[in-house]
Amino acid sequence: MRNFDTTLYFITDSTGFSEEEFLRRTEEALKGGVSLLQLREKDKTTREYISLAKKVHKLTKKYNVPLIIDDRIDVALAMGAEGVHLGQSDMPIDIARRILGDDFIIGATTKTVSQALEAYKQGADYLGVGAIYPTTTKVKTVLTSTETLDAICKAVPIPVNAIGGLNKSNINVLEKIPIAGICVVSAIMKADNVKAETETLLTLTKELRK
Ligand code: TZP
Ligand code: MG
Repeated sequence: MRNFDTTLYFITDSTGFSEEEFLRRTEEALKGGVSLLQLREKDKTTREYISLAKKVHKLTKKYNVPLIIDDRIDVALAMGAEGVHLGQSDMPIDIARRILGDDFIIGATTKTVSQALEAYKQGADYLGVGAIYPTTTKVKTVLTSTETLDAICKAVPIPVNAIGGLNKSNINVLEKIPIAGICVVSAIMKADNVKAETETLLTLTKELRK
């Protein structure tokens, strides 16, 4: 498996931005120190998704950050991403692992200890757990308690990241929970100063894990 670090996992959302502004913000986040980056597009055609992914991949390679593609193993394979993130309605992890091989990073969304154990057994490399707080990002999700997050962290030996509505003002709720890192969309994507916000979140997340 490839090396990766989920400390500050930035999930992009191009909604409302021109492509130029989207790529500019993505690069600012990389400059600010995000450790993992997921391209998450829900409304693009396959061709559009591949085209944008190639452009984002140029940026992530420049900063030596693995690129994860949301939902679509075909897109990830087509443009040579380092990984894929799969939800509970996406391709089962074990099938994706068989298709993608051991070098691919495969992440899974899980909301319960049993889903987490299942994803781990099937070959997931990391887990995203949430939503911890209500989110303004377009997603079908329900809230996950910090107790469940804590239980999941303790149940599996792979990195577990908290996700959902997280920002610099509320991540202290994760203190004492053995997360590997946090996943954020809007806190970085919509920040007035993307690089500065990323740097702050990175510092706070490292503090949190001490
Ligand atoms: N899965 C659970 S919450 C969420 C996803 C993809 C969205 C998180 O976005 P934000 O803007 O950080 O709340
Ligand atoms: Mg999905």
